[in-house]
Amino acid sequence: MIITAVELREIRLPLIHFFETSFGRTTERRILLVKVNGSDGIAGWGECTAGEGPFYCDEWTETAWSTIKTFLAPMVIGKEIANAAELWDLMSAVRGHRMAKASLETAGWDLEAKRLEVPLWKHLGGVRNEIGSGVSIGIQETFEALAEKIEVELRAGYQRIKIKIKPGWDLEIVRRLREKFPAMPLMVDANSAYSLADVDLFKQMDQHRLMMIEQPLAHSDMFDHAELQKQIETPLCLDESIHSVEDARHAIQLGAARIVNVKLGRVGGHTQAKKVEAECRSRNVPVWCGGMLEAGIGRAHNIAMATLAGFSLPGDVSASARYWAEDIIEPQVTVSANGTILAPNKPGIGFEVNLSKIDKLTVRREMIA
Ligand code: OSB
Ligand code: MG
Repeated sequence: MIITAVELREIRLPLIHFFETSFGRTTERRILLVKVNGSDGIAGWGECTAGEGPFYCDEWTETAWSTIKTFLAPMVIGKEIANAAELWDLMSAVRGHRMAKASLETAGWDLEAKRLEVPLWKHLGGVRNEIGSGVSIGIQETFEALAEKIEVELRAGYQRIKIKIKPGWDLEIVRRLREKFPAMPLMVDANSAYSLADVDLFKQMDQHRLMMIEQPLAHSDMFDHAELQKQIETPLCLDESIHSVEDARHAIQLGAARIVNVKLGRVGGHTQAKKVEAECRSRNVPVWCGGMLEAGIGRAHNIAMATLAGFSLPGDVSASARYWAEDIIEPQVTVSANGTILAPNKPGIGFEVNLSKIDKLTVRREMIA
């Protein structure tokens, strides 16, 4: 396959409800979409998961745009590519910028699956056409607002609830939630808001039967997470710290993670995600699919990835309607009463990209050929 051109678009998409984490509040997404045009007239789509600022990691919408335009797109355009897994190697001279790479790489996988006329999830090696779905609920103004949101999601069927925590919105919130919802599958995500000095707080979390604690300590750390894990019972799950299959192996070997959150953008696309999944599976470490407030294209790629065998826990990929008045794909992503999402049987990502909707949302567009 030959990629003849790469089209970049930035769309603005307001969230139905603000999403707040320990690193900040998002009300409107600035999403970079990547379309790769194949020489045979078929196109593939990817979505960049970089945020509006360098707060989750060091990438953001602008760095992704300029890195793709200046370096990554020229590395892949016009090359004879035997398969999508080669895209990563073509971009190897660029260090970091995994979210930028992933948006181009995942578009290449969609293109390849469409050329082969197979669903992407099957092309990736997925083993199930239905994935378990959970929700990630941001920090709210009040405990009551949080409890109300949880009730709605449990009634909808979601398989587990994740809440965001930060200093001042942590132990007491968890304690009250446990009182109100004694049996719900619950976990917390700190997005690196704590340090080892907070070990007592995490020891107290042990009383509340959490499925796991996600990324309590520094975004770049593994050593202190291993120290913390030695002192608490609740499994630690790493998100921000895992950028590669090597990171996953190191985290497991150190004892810094008993569970791994896999995000396509953070690891650099489907080929790298498959490696992380295989490494964790070989070491009996469960993985699940994280989310980055994706619109439909990113959501569709997440669904495909989560059909791989190692994704044994419900992830953060949930229904379009939880985020958007109208998503950019057709049909919208929906969740069954059992809290599952079906992987589509159409070729590629398996959802139609709603171009007229995207055109209306586009604030800039550039063709690189
Ligand atoms: O840490 O998992 C995270 C959203 C933005 C940045 C980081 C994270 C998240 C989420 C939301 O938790 C997951 C989703 O519903 O897309
Ligand atoms: Mg997280």
